[in-house]
Amino acid sequence: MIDDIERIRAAAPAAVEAASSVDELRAVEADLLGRRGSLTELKKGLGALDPDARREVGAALNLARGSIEELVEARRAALEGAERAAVIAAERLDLTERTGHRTRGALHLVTQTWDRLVDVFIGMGFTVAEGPEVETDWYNFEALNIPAAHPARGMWDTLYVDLGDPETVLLRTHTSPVQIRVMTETPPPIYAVMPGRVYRRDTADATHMPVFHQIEGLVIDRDISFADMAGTLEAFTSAYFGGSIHSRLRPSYFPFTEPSAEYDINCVFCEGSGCRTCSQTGWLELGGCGMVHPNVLRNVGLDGEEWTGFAFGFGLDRLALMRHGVDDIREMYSGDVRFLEQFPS
Ligand code: 2NL
Repeated sequence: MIDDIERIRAAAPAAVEAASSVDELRAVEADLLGRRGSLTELKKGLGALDPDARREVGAALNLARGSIEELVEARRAALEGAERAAVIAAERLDLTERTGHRTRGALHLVTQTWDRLVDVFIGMGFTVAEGPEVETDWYNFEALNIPAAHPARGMWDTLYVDLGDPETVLLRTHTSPVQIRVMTETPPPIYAVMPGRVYRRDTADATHMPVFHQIEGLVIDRDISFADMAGTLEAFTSAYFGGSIHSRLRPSYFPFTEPSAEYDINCVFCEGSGCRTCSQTGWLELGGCGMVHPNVLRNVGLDGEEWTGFAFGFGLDRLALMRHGVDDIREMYSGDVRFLEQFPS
């Protein structure tokens, strides 16, 4: 029996080494050490031996088992390591993969538009202000002369946040609350623009997104007139779109301005002769504007006898669409590289 044990022990290293996978090793292990393995079979013969021989053969069996177990464990560790390395190699992502020939990224079209607008206004002497996207009813509506029961509330499909009393905390529907904050916190004169992300309870379609961007402007000073507003918007128009594009104002209504106007520019595609984009009118509607309503001035603690001002606002995404002839706003937010690549910065 001792010879049998020694033969098994001597043959084990080659068998263990020959296993080329964890599964194969498990089979070799079962052949040597398992319930029907060769060592186990020998152990079954122990009972027939006399006590001295049983002790000697038993000790030899245990020694052989121990050394074979060590061989198997060492081989298992090596095979598992190799298999893990193979899986990692197979699942490796090629992060240098490129689409097309472009090798550099670019700022998103919205970011490019934001930066250019801010540049133009800074060039005209304005400062830039930003504020929170989660607002209270006061800053987004009440202070802007839009009380709770006001029919104009329907002009904004509001997304409310489930916080505090119902309908008191919301995602700002425009950047105007930033203007309220600026007027509340800084004494005039104020010449500032407020770019930012805004939210409406809207279903996405070619001209709407529930999340989009606006830029608003605010001027508060002594003796500010409607003519100052018209001149400022005209100066902005030619600075941003080029000297051949002009602006016009049409009467309109906003609760926070009086009088109020729509702000149009010459169609940048047909320069006034009429095309599909401008519905044959020669004009593109860009946003709104007006003289800050006396109630708004009172709400921020400004004396309407001393201070007057104007405000304007337009859709930043809409402006980018028009400037670049994009016919579906959803393209801007699809993340599709084929769209994004067309606007290298
Ligand atoms: C539009 C029209 C507008 C304003 C925004 C404003 C803000 C304050 C006071 C008065 Cl705090 N007005 N903002 C005024 C007129 C129009 O936006 O169509 N935007 C996309």
